[in-house]
Amino acid sequence: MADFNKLADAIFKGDVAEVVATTKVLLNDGATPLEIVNDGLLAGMNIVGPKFKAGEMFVPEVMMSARALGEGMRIVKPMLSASDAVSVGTVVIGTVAGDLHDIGKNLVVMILKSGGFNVIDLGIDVPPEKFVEAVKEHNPQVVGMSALLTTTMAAMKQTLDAMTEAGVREQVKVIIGGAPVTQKYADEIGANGYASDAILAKELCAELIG
Ligand code: B12
Repeated sequence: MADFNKLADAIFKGDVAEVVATTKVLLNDGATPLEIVNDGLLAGMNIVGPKFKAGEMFVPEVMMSARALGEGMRIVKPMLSASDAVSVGTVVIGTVAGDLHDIGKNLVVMILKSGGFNVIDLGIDVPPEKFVEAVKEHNPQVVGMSALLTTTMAAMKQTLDAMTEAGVREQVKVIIGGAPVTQKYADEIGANGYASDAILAKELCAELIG
């Protein structure tokens, strides 16, 4: 019998070997790749998010879970049919200028990808003009910006201004995140949304694209 809970638990524990083994057993038992993603892999990450927020899990553990998620995804991704891989939309994302933190941004990328989004990751220390170029080149529905320093939050506003100046602001929804960022700040600078974790970021993207 397919045991999605076992897979979710292995993700939560960051147990790569168990994730790989259980994913294979589930596939053998007839579970669909999409069921494995939603009911096993992402269900596991859904346990991790709140526990991390509550201070019951720490960064290295979250990274282990994220790595385990990646390994599970590697097995099922090629099997997801075109219709399964609901290409819900394209998201351009990056850590803003002056900021080198990318652990959280990478989690967001991973969760978005596993949710079927086409993600263009611009990396860290991304200047406003690079965001603008990426919007022109990839025509995304959503642009995501991450900042972990109070000093680099200002770069989010500068990026929004650069997008307005380049005439591309209206064609995308802009979302922001990172530990010091708040909904209030998002409202202040005129971003379209804010999310406090990767799971909520995915939900927000889906909602904005809706
Ligand atoms: C790891 C870390 C580092 C690593 C970064 C490694 C890496 N590859 O990312 C290193 C050692 C390089 C580093 C360097 C520095 N750091 Co540092 N760092 C941290 C630390 C410990 C953890 C951050 C982290 O990864 N959290 C875990 C992730 C999962 O959480 P998260 O990033 O918040 O992401 C989640 C959400 O915010 C959201 N999210 C994130 N991005 C986005 C984007 C979008 C669009 C959305 C919707 C959501 C979203 O989803 C994520 C997943 O759930 C924090 C302390 C802390 N507890 O936050 C300090 C911290 C952020 N660092 C700090 C500082 C000061 C620095 C340095 C200036 C230190 C120095 N003097 O050199 C440098 C700055 C370098 C630079 N220019 O960026 C301060 C910032 C203080 C402030 N208020 O500005 C902190 C808060 C530590 C402290 N208490 O003083 N740091």
